[in-house]
Amino acid sequence: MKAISDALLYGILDLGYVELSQLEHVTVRLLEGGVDILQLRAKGFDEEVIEACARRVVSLTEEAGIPLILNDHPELVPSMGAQGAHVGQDDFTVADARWRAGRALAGEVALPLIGKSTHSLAQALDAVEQGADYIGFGPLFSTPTKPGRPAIGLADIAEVHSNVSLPIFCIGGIKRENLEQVLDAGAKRVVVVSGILQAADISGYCREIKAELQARQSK
Ligand code: 3NM
Repeated sequence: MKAISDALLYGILDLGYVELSQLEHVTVRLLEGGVDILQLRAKGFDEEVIEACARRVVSLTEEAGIPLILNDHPELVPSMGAQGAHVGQDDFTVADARWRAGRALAGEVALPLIGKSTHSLAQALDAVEQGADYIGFGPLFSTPTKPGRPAIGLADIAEVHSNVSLPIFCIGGIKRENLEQVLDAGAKRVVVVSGILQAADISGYCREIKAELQARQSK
């Protein structure tokens, strides 16, 4: 299974953009495109629907060796065979989410990954204190995927990278067109949701972003 420290491109299977009937199709396109970690995000959907969706995609992510992360719902992590959960500022603390997602497998303890959304440097430092495995940092630009959350801009990206040694995934309004600007500001890893899910060629779009992230890394 790919380690979070090796992840550059974080994909989200967001049911706001993906029809339920297209779940496997889009997952395969994202995996072909080289996403390093995949989150299932189903805001406003019932737990039964989320469980059914997770069951449909977990064999695909497992086969690809990519962690599957559930947005919210840490308690579903063990039964779904997912690798972790992502929580927002208004959700569980990292410790609480980790406890809910904790599991024992055949006598071994598999540690769930817990990610936290952060919207400022102070929140990023707090997520480190809380023991998060990675953070999201944004939204850099305002985005219809997260309505009502003001953009934080690019100014703090460099600062958060010099103060936080966890993997930091910049998020919010990132597209192929502005990726260079985001990387120039100091980002190393990104989450791209609508840009990818609304692309005519999902895997091609992912591959281009991934290639740019990898090229920057080797500089
Ligand atoms: N979380 P898109 S921004 C799910 O800042 C989410 O915490 C954010 O989607 C945060 O790539 C965001 O379509 C939406 O803008 C990202």
